[in-house]
Amino acid sequence: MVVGWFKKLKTSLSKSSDKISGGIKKILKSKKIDESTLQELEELMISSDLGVDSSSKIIQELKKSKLLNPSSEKVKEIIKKKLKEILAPLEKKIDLTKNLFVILVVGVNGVGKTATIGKLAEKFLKDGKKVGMVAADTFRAAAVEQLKIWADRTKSEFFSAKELSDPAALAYKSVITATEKKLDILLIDTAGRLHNKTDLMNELSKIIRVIKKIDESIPSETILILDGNIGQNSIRQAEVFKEICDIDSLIVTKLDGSAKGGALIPIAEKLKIPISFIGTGESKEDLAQFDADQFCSALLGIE
Ligand SMILES: Nc1nc2c(ncn2[C@@H]2O[C@H](COP(=O)(O)OP(=O)(O)OP(=O)(O)O)[C@@H](O)[C@H]2O)c(=O)[nH]1
Ligand SMILES: [Mg+2]
Repeated sequence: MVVGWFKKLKTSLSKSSDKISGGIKKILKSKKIDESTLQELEELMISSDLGVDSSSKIIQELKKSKLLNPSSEKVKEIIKKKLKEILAPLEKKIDLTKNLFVILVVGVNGVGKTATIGKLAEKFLKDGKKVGMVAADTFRAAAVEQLKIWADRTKSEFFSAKELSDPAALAYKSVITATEKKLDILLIDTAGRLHNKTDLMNELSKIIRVIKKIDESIPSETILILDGNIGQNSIRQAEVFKEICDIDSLIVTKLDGSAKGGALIPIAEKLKIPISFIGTGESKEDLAQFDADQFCSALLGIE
């Protein structure tokens, strides 16, 4: 991650980091680290969405360090070390070596699936890959239109079918055609909302079942998109999707403007699913490879 990007990440996470960093400063102001400051720090961590377990681990670490009158910078470094221990093993770089590499993108409505597909396509295009997109959200005509705009913007091949046609059949045909056309990557957009949860899950499992008929290793990567504003409720969303598919990685979107950036820690700790990218805005460049070190620094307002 380049310096410019770190600056952007810091700005994106500023709502979250202002709360944590400002809170630490206030708590430590001319105070020693004792039971009551530790309790205040723990409450701050919990109210900053870091989760009860991680917050308690952080406090244990601070206790162990036996600091008497530390600067807030020192305390932030200790917190960062602990958070990094949780997040670093979950950094994921998607290995795109296989052709055709099929990425299935899932998640509830509005989390940012379609926009993230656009941003991924932009990234892959810059790496010289030939990219295709499948509008397998055939539930809404507007969803097809929205993906088409991203396909045009990123010079990607576009695969679609009529409204309300079978998304599994479209996905199947698209994988065959994309292989024939020697595309490198195929991104499959799926619906986030159907009549009810059972419909949504049945549709998704059918898509997976059908494309597996072409090759058991497809989808090459299933990505669950989570909205960074939802905080720890994302854990429940992920558990529902885990019942239907093997999630290979997470992308957490909308970290810009979210005050709940800290929730990435309990999410990661609970789900143990790797994080491939994070989304920090609505434009096609607003997606970055997840880097635990940079994320923790930005979250804690460390330079
Ligand atoms: N600020 C910000 N907005 C984002 C980000 N990612 C997506 N969005 C916006 O969130 C809104 C919903 O995004 P979509 O990509 O349509 O979400 P979706 O999951 O495809 O939604 P459905 O198709 O309804 O299931 C759009 O206005 C996006 O521009 C992000 O990282 N930051
Ligand atoms: Mg969509």
